[in-house]
Parts: sequence; structure tokens; C-alpha cells
Amino acid sequence: MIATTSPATSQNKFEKFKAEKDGLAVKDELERFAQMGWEAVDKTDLEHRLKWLGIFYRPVTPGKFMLRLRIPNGILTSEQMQTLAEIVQRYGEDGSADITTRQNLQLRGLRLEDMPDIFQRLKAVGMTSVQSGMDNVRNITGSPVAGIDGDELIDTRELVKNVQDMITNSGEGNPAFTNLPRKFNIAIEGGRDNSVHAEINDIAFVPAYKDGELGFNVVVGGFFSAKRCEAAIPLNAWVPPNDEVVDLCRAILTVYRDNGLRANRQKARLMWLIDEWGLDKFRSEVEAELGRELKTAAEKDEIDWDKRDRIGVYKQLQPGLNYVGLHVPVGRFTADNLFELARLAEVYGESEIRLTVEQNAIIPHIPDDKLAAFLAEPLLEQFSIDPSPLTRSLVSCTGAQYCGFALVETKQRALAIARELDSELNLAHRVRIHWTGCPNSCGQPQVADIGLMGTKVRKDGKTVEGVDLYMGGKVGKDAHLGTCVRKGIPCDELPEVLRDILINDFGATPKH
Ligand code: SRM
Ligand code: SF4
Repeated sequence: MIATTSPATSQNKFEKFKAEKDGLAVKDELERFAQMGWEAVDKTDLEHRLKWLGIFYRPVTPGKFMLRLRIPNGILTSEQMQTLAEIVQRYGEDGSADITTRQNLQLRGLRLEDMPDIFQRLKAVGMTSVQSGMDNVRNITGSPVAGIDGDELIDTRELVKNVQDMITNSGEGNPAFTNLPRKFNIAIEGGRDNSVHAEINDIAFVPAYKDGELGFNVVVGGFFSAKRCEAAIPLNAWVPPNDEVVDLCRAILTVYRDNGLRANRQKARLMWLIDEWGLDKFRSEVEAELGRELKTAAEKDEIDWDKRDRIGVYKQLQPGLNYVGLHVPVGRFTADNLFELARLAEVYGESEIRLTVEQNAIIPHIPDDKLAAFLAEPLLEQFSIDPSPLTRSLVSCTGAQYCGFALVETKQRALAIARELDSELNLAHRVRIHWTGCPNSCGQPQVADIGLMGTKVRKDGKTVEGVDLYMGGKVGKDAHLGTCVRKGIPCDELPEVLRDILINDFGATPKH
């Protein structure tokens, strides 16, 4: 099935170039692009269509590309991580990898001429980066402790994989879903703590009992954009934890693809269609596409915990085994870090590594008798199991180092300020600070206790980097979005402003 675009929408630049040539078409041209060099590649192919393969031209570092992978449920093997390490290692200081806020990895510093070889290497270890950017479904998130947590309700791993395989044709690329009106996010929660931030996804599945059977209530339409942020709303639907999850995703995506608003990209996310139609019509159209009636939602869902960050040592569901959550400062890895993590997972665990939406890593399946030796490994000095409270819960988007939209540098600044405040203040509990470099909100400031969104500020007659301050984001049970409470704080004044907030609103006390 090929996506359709109505003539009325063809004025929009993005709709126009998608109608002229589908983004996925560059798959067959990659070899040619690699040979001709990035400077000679057509501008639209270079800056836009390559994102259908996960390849991002970075205007901040021309010629050094970012590759956004897909890591379903955030789970990868040591072999896969080692392959990623080898890929970025070739690029010396330019090569690195970031854990993203969608439990995913982005590789940095890559050259276009190497992409065909890189794609072969990824395929050889069962990985893909297809359809990870632009008007496609992003990495599908699931519970990071799926299958290993004693309190789990539903194991999300296979469901997430099946949804990804449906959308991407098992990683080969699927033209049925390469021309959505806009990006699209899907999450499947299997635990009680809303680990995936269900409320900020276009579709999210949350565990719920219906007539004694465990399945999912479905929420739809959550999204952030520069113009509008909305929490997802109930679809009033319940599905069992099987292929019906895949079928429902397919039906919603099809309805969205064929009816989503395309004229204005600021009004093209799923929620805008739900607004236009009303939820009842949207639900009926989904049922019509599905070819059956949806069961109504269960009365309540099972999200009744505060959110866990999974950092530290935890007993697994499987007796005698442990999972260990490592804090990865602002999610950044060097090639050496990747090699070392792959090795540790192989030596101490079962060659498996997991990622979280808080940009941290988990190594599961470590037997009791290997735990002490694991915890003594030098890498754990860098990736601590007991970081200080502010650093521990810090999340940051990419920011000005690589992102052309950024209004401020984020990751290094975020880390420096968190460490400074950690050294000055005692905090009885964690405070989640999220940084995002611009209003696109990739760093999710609206879910944070304290959210910081990059902006430009006038100070002493000069334009300087600053932030708008968000507060009140609640995650886990009864999640709701925080709002902007103060605008235009120059970054150099931020440590002082945050210190006051932490003392007055979060019970921090000075250390000295
Ligand atoms: Fe994002 C665009 C990075 C999660 C909302 N996002 C971008 C681009 C691709 C812009 C660009 O071309 O430079 C950024 C790439 C910078 C780079 O070099 O890394 C970018 N977004 C990220 C990541 C890497 C932030 C991070 O450091 O973790 C996250 C990658 C996730 C992934 O693995 O796919 C990332 N982006 C998000 C999230 C959070 C989430 O999904 O929970 C959001 C808000 C939720 C949402 O989408 O509803 C988000 N990104 C955006 C938007 C605003 C979308 C909109 O509807 O207007 C843009 C701009 C756009 O799409 O036009 C954007
Ligand atoms: Fe770039 Fe803005 Fe997203 Fe940060 S929030 S990664 S600066 S688009």
C-alpha cells in the first residue's frame, strides 16, 4: 500500500518532496552517494531523505554524520554493542554515541562514504536504523526491565519487536509507513511505574485488567512540539497482550497516514487529527480500519508506583541473578566505553545490555557470585551505581554541539551545574532535572521536576544563552506535564537560581 497525499497539501515543502520521491528511495542510492561524496548529493536527499535511513546530515559539523539506530525496547547484545564500538572507533575523537530519551543510540562523527559498509555490519548483527527520522515511527520504547523484574505485569520485549517489524518490514523498510504526516511515537509499558512516559507518546499501551484478564488500556495523541504540548488521552480501548497490539498500531497508523493533517507541519501530529474529528469519530475510524470493534477500556490501569530509575543493584525475577543499573552521565559513550560495556555484559552477564529513557544503561543476568567482581570493575567509577542526587537524575538533549536547532549548549553545561550543586547541597531525595536546547523538547523538560529549555536572553546589552524554567512535571502514577514558570534566565545566573529552588521547593540544605 502506498501512502497518499491530497493536492491541497502539496504546498507544504515537506509534503512536496515526499510526493516527488519517497524518503526510502535513497536506500538504493546509498552506494552511489557514498562514491560521489556528500558535497555532491542533492540537497533534499542529503538533508532530509537520508533520515529515512537514520542518517542525519549535521549542519553544525558538515561531513560528519549522525546515525540514529533503532533499539527495540532498548535491548542490545554485546556483539551488537561491540559492532557499534568498532564503527565509531574509526572516527577517533569525532566518534561517540549517545543514549537518547527514546531508549536508543545515536552514533556520531560518521562519514557518508562508509555508510554502505556500516549498514552491512549492522545487518550482520541484526540491527537497523531504518525509518528512525523524519515522518516515521521513532524507536519503540518498552519497560527496561522487561522479563527480569519480579513485579512485572507484562513482558514487553516481543510485543515491541513485533510492532517494529510490522512498521519497518523487519528492518528492510516498509513503504506503507514511510509517508506519515509527521513523526510518530509508540511506547509499551509492562510494569507499574510508567517507565516509558506513556503520556508523551502518540500511542501508548499501559497495563490494565479487563474482566480479570491482563492486557493494556490504550492512550493516544501525546506529543511535544515547539507550539503545543499535550498529554495522551484515553482511546477507551483495551487490548490483550498479543498480536492485537500490532494490529491496533497498524490500524491507527493507517488512519493517521490517510487522514492526518498535512497542510501545516505545526499542526500535523496525531492529536490535531483527534481534535478535528473528536475522539468518537477517531475511534470509529480505527475500528473500521481494524475490521472489528474495540473492547472498551478497563476501568483503571495498573500504574500505581512512582517512577523507578533502576540505577543500582537489583535482584532479578530469576533466582540468583541480578541486574545492575549504571549511571551514564548525560548518556554519552566513547568508543572505549562501548567496548568495555560489551565486554562486561559478556563476562559477567549473558551478553545483554539495556538502555533507559533516562539515558542510562543496565547490565542484567549477573549471578550473585560474580557481583562483587563486577562492581569492582574500573568502568563503574565512571558509570556509577550510586551517583549524587542531581547528577543521577539528569537528562539532556543533544544541544548546540551537534544540533542545528539548539539555542544553547546543553549536555556539558547540564553536567557541570548538576555536579556543582551536588557538591554544595544535601538532598534527601532525587530531583529530576531535564535540559532541552530548544522548544522542540527532545529532552522532555515538561516531565521533569525542574525543566530547562534553551533560549536566547538579552543581558547587559548582549544576547546570551539562557533558559526558560519549567516545573511541576510528574512521572509514574498520575503523570502530568509541568509548565513554564519563569522565562529568560541567563545561563550564568542559573546555578544561583537553581540553588534557591532546590532549597525552597525541594528541601535541600547547604553542605557547608
Ligand atoms: Fe527530537 C527533532 C534529537 C527525542 C521532539 N530531535 C530532532 C532532531 C532530529 C533535529 C535535528 O535534525 O537536528 C534532533 C537531532 C539532534 C542530534 O544530532 O542528536 C533531535 N530527539 C533527539 C534526541 C536524540 C534527544 C536526546 O538527546 O535524547 C532524541 C532521539 C530519540 C530517538 O531515539 O528517536 C529525541 N524529540 C525527542 C522527544 C522525546 C520523546 O520522544 O520522548 C521529543 C518530544 C516528544 C514528541 O516528539 O512528541 C522530540 N525532535 C522533536 C521535535 C518536535 C516535534 C514536533 O512535533 O514538532 C523535533 C523537530 C521536528 O520534528 O520538526 C525534533
Ligand atoms: Fe536539538 Fe532542540 Fe531537540 Fe535539543 S530539543 S536535540 S536542541 S531539536
